[in-house]
Amino acid sequence: MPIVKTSKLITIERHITEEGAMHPDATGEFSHLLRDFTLAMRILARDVRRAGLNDVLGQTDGTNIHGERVKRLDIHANDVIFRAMDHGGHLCVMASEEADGMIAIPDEYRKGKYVLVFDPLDGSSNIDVNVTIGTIFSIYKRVDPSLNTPGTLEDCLQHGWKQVAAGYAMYGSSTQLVYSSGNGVDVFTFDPTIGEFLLTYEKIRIPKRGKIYSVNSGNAHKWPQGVRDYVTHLLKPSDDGIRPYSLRYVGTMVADIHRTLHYGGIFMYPGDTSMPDGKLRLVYEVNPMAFLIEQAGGRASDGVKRVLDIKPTSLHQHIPCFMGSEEDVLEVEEFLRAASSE
Ligand code: P6P
Repeated sequence: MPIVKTSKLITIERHITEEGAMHPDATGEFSHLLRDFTLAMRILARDVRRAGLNDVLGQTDGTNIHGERVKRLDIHANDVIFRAMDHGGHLCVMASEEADGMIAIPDEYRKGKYVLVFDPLDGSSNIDVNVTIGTIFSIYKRVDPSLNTPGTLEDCLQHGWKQVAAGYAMYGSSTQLVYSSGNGVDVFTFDPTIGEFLLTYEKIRIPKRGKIYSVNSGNAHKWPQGVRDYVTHLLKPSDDGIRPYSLRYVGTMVADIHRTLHYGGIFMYPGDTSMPDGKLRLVYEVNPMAFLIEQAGGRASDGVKRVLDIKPTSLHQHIPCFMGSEEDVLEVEEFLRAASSE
């Protein structure tokens, strides 16, 4: 699978502008919003690249709402995104993994019709050992776009199918920005010599079935029976050679999803006896990734329901997730159904 699939020299700004022109009611506001966000991604790409040198590694004394020790780069990334996005006049409210409640747009700035929710630095546990980390984001229109007042919690808790765009930045061997505004999934690779994100892969299509499963097997003793039965099935050699599957697990959702988009297979974070709703957060981790997976032709569920059809009830709520190649996700759902009917 090539990781470069276009020779056209197109920057993300030009791509956003051209896609914006496809929407007759486009005012350019959405393009300006994405332009501002790519500035934050450029800055974070630089800072992550130099993390070992410019003293942003290490932990703060604090923990976030999830009880997780907060890395200094988490705080820095949250601050960079806030400062890039708070004054553009395109947003009415923001929400972040690193903020307990909603993030208000300062009084002095115009309130726009969009909502931004994000995980500023996904994969924090990997920061200090130079393993791929990322930023996940999702953009909605506010519930009542005619308003110019501060956004509300309801604006942040919309169904995932209402996302107007979603994506992630992946700070790995190169920095890539993967996003969709509902017209397929495109990949842009950052060229630091010119400070531009260039289009390197157009309209990713996830294989209908893969040969990789991605899950933290250290939790296996706590999984529901259906998940255990499914993984046992994946590891049993089949006559057609499709099984056994290989296990690949980075422990950064952005990296595991990026591989799944390109190679297919399934990424799972099931609920278990200690975390009945799993570890991943619906609003700013699972929903944006589910949007991308579906835009690439895959499937994303909580094991029963389509993720994008689930109404969020709180900013930081967890949700079990099974996402990737359509046939693989349908198969785990069948194992879960069979186990629950026993
Ligand atoms: P575990 C990173 O901390 C994260 O939020 C996701 O990026 C990742 O998929 C998951 O947690 C890893 O969790 O329990 O396997 O270490």
